[in-house]
Amino acid sequence: MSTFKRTIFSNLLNIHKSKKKRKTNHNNNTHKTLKNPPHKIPNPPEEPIEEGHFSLKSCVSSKTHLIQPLGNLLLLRNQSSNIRDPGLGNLRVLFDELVLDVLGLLEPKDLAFLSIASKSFYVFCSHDPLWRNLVLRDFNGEFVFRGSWRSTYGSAFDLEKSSFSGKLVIRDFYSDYLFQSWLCASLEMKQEWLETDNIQRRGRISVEEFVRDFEEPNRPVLLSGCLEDWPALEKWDREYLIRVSGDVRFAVGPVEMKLEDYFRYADYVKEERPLYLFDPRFTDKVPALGADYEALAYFREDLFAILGRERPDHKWVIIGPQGSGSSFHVDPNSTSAWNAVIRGLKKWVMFPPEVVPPGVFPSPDGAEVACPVSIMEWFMNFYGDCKRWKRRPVECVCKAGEVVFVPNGWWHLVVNLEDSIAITQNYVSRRNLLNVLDFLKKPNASELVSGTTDRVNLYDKFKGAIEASFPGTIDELTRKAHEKMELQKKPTFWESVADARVGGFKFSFE
Ligand SMILES: O=C(O)CCC(=O)C(=O)O
Repeated sequence: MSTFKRTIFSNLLNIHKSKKKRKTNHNNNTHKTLKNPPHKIPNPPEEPIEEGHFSLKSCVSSKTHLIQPLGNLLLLRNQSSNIRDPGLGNLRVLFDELVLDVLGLLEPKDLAFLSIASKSFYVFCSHDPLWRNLVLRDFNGEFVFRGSWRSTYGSAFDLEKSSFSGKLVIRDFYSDYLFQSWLCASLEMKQEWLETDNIQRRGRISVEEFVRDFEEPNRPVLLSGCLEDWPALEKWDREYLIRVSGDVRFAVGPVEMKLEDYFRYADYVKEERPLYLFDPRFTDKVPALGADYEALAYFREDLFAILGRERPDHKWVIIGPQGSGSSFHVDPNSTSAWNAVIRGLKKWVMFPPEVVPPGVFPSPDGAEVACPVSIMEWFMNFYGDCKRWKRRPVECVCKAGEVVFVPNGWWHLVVNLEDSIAITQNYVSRRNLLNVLDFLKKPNASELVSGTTDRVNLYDKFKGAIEASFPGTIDELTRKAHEKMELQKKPTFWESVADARVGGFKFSFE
């Protein structure tokens, strides 16, 4: 950011400071603690607080969060005491989400300036996701996270000791939207969400068993005891990864970050949707990482490999703090996948291709999937529904040293129960080759196909390469698939009646 912009920004924040000085108590301690932060923020001495039957994370206190759910207003005699409306002026008619959308259009100096207009604007303008967008937009992944995005932005302008880092004490502000956002960032996963473990588990089975029992019937499985030969399992911890990666930057949402900066962010993050490190080029960037693992024998047939560098993205290192994860989606290009946990614990919830998870809205052409709620909100609002469904999801908690096989087309949600490091790869074997080809040749392939720049031509390239390298394979698989379909086809009513007649039953419909 230019010096000019920087000066305006700090001037405006000084105005902010003098006005706030008159009006409020300051609490600059936050920044003292964060200046030379320890490896992890120490937990406050208080016990985790039970909120109904939910409990808050031990590092969060409901006493420091003063925004209340709207329903609490009903408990008050004077229901006009919500400071939200008078403080917003004419904007009071907008829903909270819309107010935040409008504020999201502002530049940082305007957001900071507006926050001194009233307590209500202070609350809205301090909403941390607004500052997160600004940090990600303006700092290009080069920032030192200071415990909140707002402080992170301010610290880049040496405002750590100014009132910018202080906090107003707010009472009587009621908003479901803002309360919910805080709650989802602050809750522990409930024990009952973690209890179900109904995935099939196997030890070191043979490749033939894996193909017969899981890949062919397209069913998930958790494989244990298979990663002992991976150096990654021994070596990959925070210190090692930082050392071996040096200044290399990895993909984290819309930016790229050095591992040291990302781990620091992960230490302090308390947000509903933490940034997730998900890098498809990690072995090119740091070849030593590629030498530390190898796809298990079950997953070695990887037909996209014949496209060489033109193949779609297929491997990722995944690093995320507790609470980060992947909301419901189906994997790209109709591929299957494996996900191996190196450190940490991951909770999985999976639905078969024909069952769309509750709260998830795929577009009719499959090009987009709207999953409007965060992972925590999904558990709070929808997980219980599935209990009553006939087709219950497949669930498990996968720990370090274990691998989950995700068959093609399966919906899955994953949440890290601890700070986690994992590797995932997507692949095409003979068992899902026809699915992948069907997917690549859909009329809207240009929107559906992902992980490559040449979405439209991928079908022709891949089919051509398979026919050249494995002549006759596609025809053979197609013939077998038809045979299988015929076998599985249920007889119609008339067919069964005809069978009955042939079998000598006395019914006649002629
Ligand atoms: O967050 C995770 O580990 C799951 C990743 C995932 O779902 C995927 O790669 O498709």
